[in-house]
Amino acid sequence: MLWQTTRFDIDLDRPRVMGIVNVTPDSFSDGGRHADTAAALRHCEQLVAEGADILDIGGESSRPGAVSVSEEEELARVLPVLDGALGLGVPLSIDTVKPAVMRRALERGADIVNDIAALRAPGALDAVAAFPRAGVCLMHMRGDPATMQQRPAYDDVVDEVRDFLRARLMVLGAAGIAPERVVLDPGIGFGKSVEHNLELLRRQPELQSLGRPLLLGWSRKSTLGAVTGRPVGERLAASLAAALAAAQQGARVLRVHDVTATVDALKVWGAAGLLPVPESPAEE
Ligand code: PT1
Repeated sequence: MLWQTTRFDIDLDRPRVMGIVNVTPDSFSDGGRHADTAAALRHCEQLVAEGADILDIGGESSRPGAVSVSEEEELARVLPVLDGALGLGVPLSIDTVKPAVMRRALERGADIVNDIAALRAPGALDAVAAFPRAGVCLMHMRGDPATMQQRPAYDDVVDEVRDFLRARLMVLGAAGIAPERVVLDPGIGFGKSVEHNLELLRRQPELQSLGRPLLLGWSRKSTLGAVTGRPVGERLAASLAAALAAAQQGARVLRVHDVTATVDALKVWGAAGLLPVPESPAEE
C-alpha cells in the first residue's frame, strides 16, 4: 500500500518510522532563533542517520495542558528547519493545526501535513486541497490540548474514533483530497484515559476497516508512565513495546523519538517474518 505525498510515494508494505523533531525554544540560549534552528537541523540529520523514514517537524506542543503559540511564532520556528531539511532525502511532515502554517510549509515543499485536529480548522481543508500531491495524517482528538484530559468518557472509544476518522475521510474526499494521500491516527493520549488508550491498542485492527494505513504515536506518552510507573525520561523500553505491539496490530507508520531503537526492534520482527501483518478487507 502506497502513501502519496508531495515528493515521495511512501511504500507502507513494511512499517515506517517517523522521527519526531520538536522546534521549541531552548531556554538556555538567548541568541535568537539561529541556535534553535541549528539544533533542530542537527537533530533532523541525526534521525535520518539513525534510519528515520519520515521526519515530523513541529513548532507547537500538543501535550496535555500545552498552550498554543501564535501563527507568526510557529512559522518562525518551523520554516527555517523545513528549508534546511528539504535536502535530507526523506519525506518531511509538518505537525500543525494552523491553515496558514500548512500553506506556507506546502509552498516551501513540505511532503505531508500532520494535523492533530484532522483539518477541522476553518481553511485547513482548502490549504491542503490546494496542493494536489501533498500527504495528510488525520488524527482523532477529543477537545483540544488545553482541556482534553478532563475526564474523557466514551460509549465505545474504538467505535467513536473509527466513526470520526471515517467521517473526516469522507469530508476530505468531498474537498478533492484523494484517500491515497491520507493516513489515519487514533490519537493516543488525546482526550483519552489510560484504559481508552490501551483499548485502542487491543482493538486497533478494527480501525483497519477504514481502508487506509494507520499511524500510531505512543512514544514516551503518559499511558506508558501509568503502566510502568516511570517518568518520561525512562520510557524507552515501554515505548518500544508499544511501538512493536502497534506494528503487530497493523500500524504502518510509527511516530517516535527513539529512532535507532525502534528501527532495530522492527528489524528483529521483520527478520522473524512477523511483519507486516496481513491487511484486513476494506469496508464496502
Ligand atoms: C500523535 C501525536 C502527534 N502526538 C500524530 N501527531 C503528539 N499524528 C504530537 C501524553 O499523554 O500521536 N499522532 N503530534 C504529542 N502529543 C502528546 C499527547 C504527547 C499525549 C504526550 C501525551 O503524555
